[in-house]
Amino acid sequence: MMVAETVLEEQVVYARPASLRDVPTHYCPGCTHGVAHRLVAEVLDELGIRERTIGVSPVGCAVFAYKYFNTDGCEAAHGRAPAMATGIKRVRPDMVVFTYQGDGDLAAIGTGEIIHAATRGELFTTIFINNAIYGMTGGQMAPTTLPGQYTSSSPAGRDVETAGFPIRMAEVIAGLPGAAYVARRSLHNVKEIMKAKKAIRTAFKVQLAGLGFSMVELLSACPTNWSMSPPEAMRWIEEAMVPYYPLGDFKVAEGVEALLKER
Ligand SMILES: Cc1ncc(C[n+]2csc(CCOP(=O)(O)OP(=O)(O)O)c2C)c(N)n1
Ligand code: SF4
Repeated sequence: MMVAETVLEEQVVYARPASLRDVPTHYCPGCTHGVAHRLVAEVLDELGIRERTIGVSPVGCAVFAYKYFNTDGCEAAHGRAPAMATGIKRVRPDMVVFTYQGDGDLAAIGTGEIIHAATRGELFTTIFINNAIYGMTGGQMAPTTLPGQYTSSSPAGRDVETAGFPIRMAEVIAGLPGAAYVARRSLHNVKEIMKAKKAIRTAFKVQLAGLGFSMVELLSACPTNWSMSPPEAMRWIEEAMVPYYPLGDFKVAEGVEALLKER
């Protein structure tokens, strides 16, 4: 009997994007900072803008993001990434500039920075990681911590009577005149991750088209400080975070609609 010869063609189905360096990261198992990095890197690759991109890293768990992205990069003081990005983009308008910021960085110490940058319509993109906690410093309450959520600085759960309600930053930024595209997505399952990538792509396209400030908020897991296993953390995002932080596009300014249709 003749044996049919099968020629298997080598097909690459998964590879490291050129916009990520081939180095180990320091993130905990199950942390979705790594997923967010990968999505940004894939978008930079696909848009062909890696060699003219400058990332501004935050203070927080993503403090070493400039070592992980294979782009030019720099490190801002806590919360000050939008000011640094403003300066870089104004001096080098030919470059693509993004900030990568956690919720302690963007929604606490850096609230003023992001609000004024968005209001001015600065032409950079912000990737905002909302993990409902201060990760790097040991899981303290953040402005995004949910009502009743246990943290190392709210051991009885966030009491809204004394600590106030969590801030929905995407909705706040969407209300500012200079913001052209503002979206919230989540990283808790594959379907939502794919949607997050599309939003990140739109945000960078908005910058490339010079339409205004763009921001994508990503609901992200911190299993370490939530004291959960990675699967439990994914479920907690879906069941606890998404109801308080609805997913969607919150600002689609004039001119952005056409970009949404492209994706
Ligand atoms: C001016 C200043 N204040 C406070 C700190 C301490 N600090 C470092 S990281 C951090 C919180 C980071 O939390 P977040 O931005 O949510 O990022 P995550 O670590 O969760 O990714 C704080 C308060 C600092 N480094 N500099
Ligand atoms: S402490 Fe939380 S946010 Fe920081 S790397 Fe670990 S899991 Fe990620």
